[in-house]
Formats: sequence, structure tokens, C-alpha cells
Amino acid sequence: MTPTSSPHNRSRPRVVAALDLDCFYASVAIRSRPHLKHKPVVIVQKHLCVTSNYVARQLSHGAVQKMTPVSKALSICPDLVLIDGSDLTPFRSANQEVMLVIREWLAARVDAVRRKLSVDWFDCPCQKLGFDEVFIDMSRLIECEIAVGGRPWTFAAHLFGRTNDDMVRRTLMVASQLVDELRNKIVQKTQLTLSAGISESKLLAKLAVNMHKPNDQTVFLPEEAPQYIAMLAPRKLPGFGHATEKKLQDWVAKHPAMGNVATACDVINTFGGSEKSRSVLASIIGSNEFAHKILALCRGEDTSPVVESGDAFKSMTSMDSFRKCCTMDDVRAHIRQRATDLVTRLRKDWETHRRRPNTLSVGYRLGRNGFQGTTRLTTMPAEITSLCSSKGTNVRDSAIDALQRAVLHLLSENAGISASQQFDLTWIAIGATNFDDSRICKNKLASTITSFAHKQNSIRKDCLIGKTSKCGQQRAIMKRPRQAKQLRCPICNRQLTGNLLMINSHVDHCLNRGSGDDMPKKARTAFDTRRVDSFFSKT
Ligand code: DCP
Ligand code: MG
Ligand code: MG
Repeated sequence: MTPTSSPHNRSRPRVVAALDLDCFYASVAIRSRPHLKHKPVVIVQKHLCVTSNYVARQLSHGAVQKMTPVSKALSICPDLVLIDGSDLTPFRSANQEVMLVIREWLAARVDAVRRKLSVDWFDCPCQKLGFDEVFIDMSRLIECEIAVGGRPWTFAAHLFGRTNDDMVRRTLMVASQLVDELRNKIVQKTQLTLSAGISESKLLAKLAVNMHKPNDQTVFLPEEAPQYIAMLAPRKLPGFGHATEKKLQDWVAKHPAMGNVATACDVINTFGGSEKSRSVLASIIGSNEFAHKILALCRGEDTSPVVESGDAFKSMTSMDSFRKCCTMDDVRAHIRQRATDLVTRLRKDWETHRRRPNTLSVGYRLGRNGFQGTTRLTTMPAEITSLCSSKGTNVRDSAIDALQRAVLHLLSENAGISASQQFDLTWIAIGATNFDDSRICKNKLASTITSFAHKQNSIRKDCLIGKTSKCGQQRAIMKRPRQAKQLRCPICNRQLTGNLLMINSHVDHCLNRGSGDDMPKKARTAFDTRRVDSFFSKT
């Protein structure tokens, strides 16, 4: 078992709990409509049932699983209750309720053991993953609970795997008892059920959480985890996404003699044998660091820490997709809806967290370009942040107006959306990120990309000045190359050294190397959110 890096006790086993709420959107919706408790219910966004309750998943005449198209779901179960899930506000609030219970419960437990053992206060880091998942590092708490003593020698969980190590067994046993208490507390306080996985790493805890769902928990005893993981399809491993799977499958289809990628073991055999094959993997997926991570996951190794993420969201985005949006009136109406939603959330966030976003992101997709969207990052206009942190309804409307103007301007500059052009907008996402008082901003990678985005932006501004004033442009460009910078490319993750212009052109090259070649030139130089997002989710 992996020891933690505590200076006090280097041999203390690591304990990670992964919690995942059961049929989250459906549970939240049913909580406020108790008469639906025993009926089959789905939550609908556009034409998709994004989740279904467990009554719908266990129908004797055919299950309605999550992510089923509405038409198919209704053909399986004509009595299905459809609830619109396009407003995410109730789910966001429920997430905050649950986090509050977790924080309070952890604080109470830490306080109890701290007093008994006369040790200093310590935190149990919590890392949120989306709306309905959280990892908790319970290592120190369990160590103290064991030191206090008095807990029974039984597991309060299903068991998976095996171990001969008594220390590991005892540690996970006590963890299962505590997580059981925590889950009961959450149900009692929020009426939302959840499942849990408990093990020595985030990887194993996450694999365990789905083993006995709903409303139950599993301990993954880690001794034979590598053998178990070796037989899994790599896509089952958290962090191994669809895009990576596709790249590897395409590569082996072209090079059948080199191996295959059907299981984690196959991935190791194909790419893990030598430095040369590892660099082939790195070139397929575009990053050395990620190649190492993939190979480690396939071997069942995960030492990544539970990183405290704070309870505030690191970014806020309001998005919508549409079948047809070809007129400026339609564009304005869609932007207004998104801007109203985002401003309302930013104002609420200011009341709770007293923080302001520094970056505005605008994502768009033109035509039926698959799932390929383009996102431009720019500095959040000061007018908007100051209006979002002031009181009054008029102020709110002014903030919405200002945001609408900023987004329209960006779309006209980058996507050619204006009254004089023909366009077919099919998706829009307006987001606020890089909050000035957020703990998340300390995340090194997040700050790298954000500072990169700022610099990219300021260089563009310089270049724009250059269009009207040649001297100004020359001054800006002459000045910048003197600053040798060290930044990481957000696409290929390579460490880059040089001036900002060189770094920018490297990132543009990386962006264009993908599927961006058929995009308009301006769109090509923009950030592509999908790639940036998947980059973050894998680091
Ligand atoms: N969700 C979504 N779109 C997706 C995936 C999920 O809107 N592509 C939403 C709906 C889910 C919630 O996120 O309720 C949490 O996702 P989960 O995968 O955890 O699914 P559930 O919580 O609904 O079900 P489970 O009991 O399997 O965890
Ligand atoms: Mg869930
Ligand atoms: Mg989930």
C-alpha cells in the first residue's frame, strides 16, 4: 500500500474515499416531487435522458439507462415521467448542500480525535469532480481513529480483492465504518443517497464506487489490483478518455503488427516495453507526461494526491446548442439568455465567495462541425465584474447588457457573426474563469494556461495597435522577445522556453496540427476548449 508523505509517520497507509451521488439529477428532482418516488423518472436535456432513477433502470420489461435518447426511452416505457433538466440551479445547490454536510462531518470527526489524542488540527482534503463526485483523503483521520481505538473489527462494506497485510486491512476496515457514518449523515441531512469506493488510491477508489450502486459501498483491497486492472478495457480506467482510446485504436488499426489495445495489459505490452515504444505512445497522444500517466494507470499505479478544490466552482459556464440560428436577432436572444444566467450566478457567487473572474471565455460552433467547438479567452471587462459585485436590479441588467455586448463583439471578430455575413451558429458557451480569490487559481496548470491566455491576448492587442501604428507594433514586438519565459504548452504539455511570440506560435502549431486545418484562420488561432478541457482532466 502506498505510504503517505506525512513527516510524522512515513509508513501510514493512504486511504482515499470516492463518493458518487446516485442518479443525481433524478434524485434532486424527485426530492421536491415525493409522489414520483416509486415511478420511473428521467431527466431530459434536449433529446437525451441524461439520467434515470433506479426504478427506470430496473424495469422488468427493459431498462431505461442514463444517456438514452428520449424517443427510445419512451418506446421502452411509455409511462416514463420526463422532467426537464435544462436549469442546472437545483443541482448546483444540491452539490453545495452535500459538500457542506461532508465538511461539517469531517470537521467534527477531526475535532473529536484531535482532542482525545492532543494533536494539532489537520484537514482532510476534498477534491470535487463535477457535480456529484468527490474524493476525500482520509489517511490522517483514519490513523488517528485507529490510535484512539475502540472500533469493531468488521468491514462496513462489500469487499473486492484481497490483502495479507493486517495494517492495510485494519485501516480500510475503519475507513469503511467512517464512510458508512458519513453516507448516513448525508442521507439524513439531504435525503440524497450516494455510493462510495474506499481504497489506497483515487484510481482504485473510483473503480470501487460503481461496484455496488446505489446506496452502498465497496472496499477495494489492493494486493491484486494490477492483475485485475490488466484485464480491463483501458476505457474503464478513470482518466483514459474516449479521445485517447480512439487515437490508440486508429494507430493499431494502421500498425496491426505492433500490438493491440483491447485491454490495459495490451497497452502495456504494446507501448510499455522500451523507451522507444513509450515515445511512440507520447507522439500518438501528444504528450510525454500523459503517456507516462496512461502506462501507470494501466499498471494500476496511481500516486496522484487528493487536491483540495475548495467548494467554489473553478469556472462557470452557461451553454446551449440549437438546430438553427442564422439571424442576428436569434443570436442576440440566445446570448441574452446565457448572459442572464451567467450574471445571476456571478452575482450570487460574489455574495458567497467575494471573488471576481478575470477571464471571459466564449465558445462557439459553426454549422454541423461534429462536437468540435472553438473557444476564445479574453480579459473579463472590468465593467462586468464591477457590476456583478454591486447591488440592485438595474445594475444586474447593465451587467447583462455589457456581457452581451462583449460576447457579440468577440463573435463578430472571431467567428464572422454579423449582420453582413451568412452564418449558422449551432452552439454557444459563455464562461467566467480565473477567479482572483479562488484557491483553484493556485493550481499550477490552471494558472499556466490562464497567464498564457492573458499573454496571448495582450500580444494580439499589441498586434492590433500595430495595424494603426507601425511604431507601436514594433515597440511591442521588440520588447517582448527579450523576456525569456518558461511556460507549459496547454495542448502537448511540453515545457517551452523562449519569448512569448515563439511560445504562441508553438501553441498555434499544436492547435492546428489536430482537426483545425479546415477551420477559418481566425478560429484556428483560438483556443479549443475541448482539447484544453481534456488536457486538464488528464493531469
Ligand atoms: N450528466 C449529464 N451529462 C452527462 C453525464 C452526466 O448531464 N453526459 C449529469 C446527470 C447525472 C449527473 O451528471 O445525474 C451525475 O452523473 P453520473 O454519471 O454520476 O450519473 P448519475 O449520478 O445520474 O447516476 P449513477 O447513480 O450511476 O451515479
Ligand atoms: Mg452519480
Ligand atoms: Mg458521477
